[in-house]
Amino acid sequence: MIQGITILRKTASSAEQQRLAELFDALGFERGAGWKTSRGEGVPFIAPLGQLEFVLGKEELHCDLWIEVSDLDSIREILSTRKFKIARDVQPTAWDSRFLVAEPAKGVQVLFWQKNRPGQNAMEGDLNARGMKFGIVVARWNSFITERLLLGALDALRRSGCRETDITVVRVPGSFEIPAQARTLAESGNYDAIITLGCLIRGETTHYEHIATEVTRGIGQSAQETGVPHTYGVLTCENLEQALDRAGLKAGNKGFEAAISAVEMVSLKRKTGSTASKEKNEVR
Ligand code: DLZ
Repeated sequence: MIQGITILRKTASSAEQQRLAELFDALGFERGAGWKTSRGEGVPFIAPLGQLEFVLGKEELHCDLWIEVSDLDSIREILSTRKFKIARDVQPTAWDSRFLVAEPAKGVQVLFWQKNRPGQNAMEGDLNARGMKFGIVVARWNSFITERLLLGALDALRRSGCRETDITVVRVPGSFEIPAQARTLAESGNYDAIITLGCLIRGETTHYEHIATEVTRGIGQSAQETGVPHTYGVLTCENLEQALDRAGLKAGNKGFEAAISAVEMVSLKRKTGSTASKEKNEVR
């Protein structure tokens, strides 16, 4: 949910603003997207974990900490459920965003804000995997490639907060065996999502089209019939070079992508599922 933390500092004049910008350029900070309107000018610098922005002009919001979020309404709900003081309730800013100010402790004001964007009320999954359980089914055929996909998937899960003990890896002989094993894991009820990893290479696979179609159909069918999200990390390639590209070289790592998608789908399922049950309760 949290997208970034911004600490704002006002500058006294445009000469000072420029001097500060020169200094931070020289220090090696990366420049963010600056802005300049009739109200003033902002020159942000991106730090790995946040940004420090020098603002000249009419900005009237002053807080110890500014936190940009992807879903301001959820933040408000958390604050009010946990009985934190909301010093200023959700309202528009003068710059195409909405904000609220919380006062979690006396004299400490934290401003949460969200940029307006089309369809901002659409629901999206988060990428926080803490507490989620994953089954990974990986084919041994073309293991030179599939083990790289597995490393990518494990990296993605760890980086999104999944515990080692919440990941189960199951190896099967080849891609053809993936769907059946994926279904077994899904039906066990022990996993929030199943990640499937394999590699089919046209040049080396007899009946390539049939196998690829069957594997894809089987994984999709298992997802639909069990209701457990499955993600697709099965490469279908023309040759080994293409497979290598998709397993960590030029075209990213499809195992990583499949794992991140699994985290997002579990989160989304939890959100949309709970909305549906809330609505059901309201009807009753
Ligand atoms: C047999 C076979 C062939 C020719 N090629 C591949 C491949 O490129 N990728 C893959 O994952 N598996 C291949 N297999 C193995 C089948 O998927 C399956 O494991 C065996 O036919 C045994 O059922």
